[in-house]
Amino acid sequence: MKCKFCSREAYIKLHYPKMYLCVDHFIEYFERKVQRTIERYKLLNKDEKVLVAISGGKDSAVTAYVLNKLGYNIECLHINLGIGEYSLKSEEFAKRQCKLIGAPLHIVRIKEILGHGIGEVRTRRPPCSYCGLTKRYIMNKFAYDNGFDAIATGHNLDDEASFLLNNLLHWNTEYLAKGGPLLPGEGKFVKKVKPLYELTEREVVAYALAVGLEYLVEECPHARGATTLDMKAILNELEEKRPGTKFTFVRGYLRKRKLFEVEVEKKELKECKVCGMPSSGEICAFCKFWGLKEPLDFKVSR
Ligand code: Q46
Ligand code: ZN
Ligand code: ZN
Repeated sequence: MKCKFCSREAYIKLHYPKMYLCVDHFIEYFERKVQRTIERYKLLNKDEKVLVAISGGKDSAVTAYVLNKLGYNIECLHINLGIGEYSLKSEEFAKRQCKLIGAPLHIVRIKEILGHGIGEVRTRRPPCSYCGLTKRYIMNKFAYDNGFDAIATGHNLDDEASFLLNNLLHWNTEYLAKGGPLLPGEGKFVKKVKPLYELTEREVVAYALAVGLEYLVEECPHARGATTLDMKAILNELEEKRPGTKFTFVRGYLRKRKLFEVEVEKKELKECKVCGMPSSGEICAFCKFWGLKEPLDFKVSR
């Protein structure tokens, strides 16, 4: 098959909108779509300092690569979770990716600053629960301490659609109020954006290959991703029969999100007694979990 826009052989067949594209026209299509997502949802502007959370995987690497190419002012942060071989490989990929992109990379190793890696703490909590808490806290505190205006993450259309489907099946209305490509900043919470929000996982993989970005394919050993994988498989089946399903589902959600917002209780936030970051209790969940007596300081000397 030939590309829709030139006489070259097609690199990819897109299902929605249906078209064949050569590698160069696909790259152009992808980057234009990211730019349009940024503009449509007013995610970023070019004066802002953006921190991209790089895991070593494809989505965050593509996010950093495209933002940099589109002229946004980015730096990257990799959080090494201290999960044995998996974290060593993740860090290696993050370094290689940032070298290719030409963006500064900051690395925070939680074993060095907190004494234990994820999965090594004696607790009843499952690793993913305190891992999520730890990553969110470090990302935000690092961005806040260093004056970043935004944190960009690599969530794509498939991630959002499967998140929505799973939370609809369980009627988790609190979570359903919190989706979307933009979480505005408030006080010491730095704004969070998802520039790949309208691109499918398949497109992200094809883009990474097209520009030569290598990434870690291996899953974290603690991943219990069965639910997400089930949701993604169901959505892919539907998409196959009815192209555009994921896109319509996610766009429709954004129009109806306010229905769920009424369910969210506005919690009064105080300042954590240890670190000074926003907290619903006297001590924030992060400082409490890790038993901190002193705040972590991520300020980087420049
Ligand atoms: S939360 Fe869980 Fe992930 Fe953390 S412990 Fe691994 S699987 S890395 S996205
Ligand atoms: Zn072409
Ligand atoms: Zn705290």
